[in-house]
Amino acid sequence: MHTATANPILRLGTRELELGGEHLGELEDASAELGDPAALRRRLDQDGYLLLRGLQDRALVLEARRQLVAELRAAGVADPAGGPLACAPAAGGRGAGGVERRLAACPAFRAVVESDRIRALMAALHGGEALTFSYKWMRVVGPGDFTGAHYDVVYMGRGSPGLLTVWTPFGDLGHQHGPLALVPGSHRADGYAPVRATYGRMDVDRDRVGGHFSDDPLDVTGRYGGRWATTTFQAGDVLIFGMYLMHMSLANTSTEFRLTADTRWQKAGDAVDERWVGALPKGHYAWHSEPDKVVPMAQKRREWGV
Ligand SMILES: O=C(O)CCC(=O)C(=O)O
Repeated sequence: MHTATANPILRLGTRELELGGEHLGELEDASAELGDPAALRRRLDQDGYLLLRGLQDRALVLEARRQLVAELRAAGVADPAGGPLACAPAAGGRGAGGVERRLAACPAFRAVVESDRIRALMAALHGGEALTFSYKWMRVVGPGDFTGAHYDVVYMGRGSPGLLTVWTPFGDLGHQHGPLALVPGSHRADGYAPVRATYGRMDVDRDRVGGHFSDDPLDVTGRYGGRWATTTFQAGDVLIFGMYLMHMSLANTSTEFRLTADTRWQKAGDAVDERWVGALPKGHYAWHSEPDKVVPMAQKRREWGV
């Protein structure tokens, strides 16, 4: 007897989309090219991203998760019940706001995001010694939450144009945990030229605009083309992409926090965005200092006609 298996329906931003359907596919694994930097660079230029499975030491990533969970429990954010890697929100607990910097100081966390493996890969991709921002974006994404579609350049675009994001899951992530999704090729597709020329020139501190382009994935691909792609992750995998690749996240429909980090790497010697380096990076110094002055992205988009 033949039984058809239905494709999963995944929540991407505000939409429910079929994985394998018209709007959402699978990310491609580039791990087979790990020993060939030229091939990796070609793929990064072409597709705008690299998915590298098992790049990091899985045992170290899981030790980092254990440390992150312990910190979240100590702060009353995560439920103390369950094994050392379980990370459900504490009953009546508050969000994780404020603890991310402490998490990013965990020794095993630093050892992962600045490992010899990632440093060597970044040097190979950048064609010379690589520099990483001292600021690390640690994400503790709660059930129900997701990240809207955006370009990274609006947050960290004052330095090297070759800046790369390294997205690192701390733990195994199913679709239900809300991993990233992106539009392969959107960084260079002609269809996205009007978005690059308007939204892509924003700087959230200088221009005080909302950072996300849209919460609706089809508001992006329906207008500018392409197809969203995502995948599940194992601890040790990384996803790498540049500043103009449109990306967002699936919604976290699980009962646990999603623990991930995004960190930045560039060629040493290139110009550096001063907000994110040094012993005490100043970060977004103006963006939300007067929240009522932040112009909603919907308003800017109407002005730009995009
Ligand atoms: O992990 C997320 O939800 C957001 C991360 C992101 O947008 C990035 O790494 O640029």
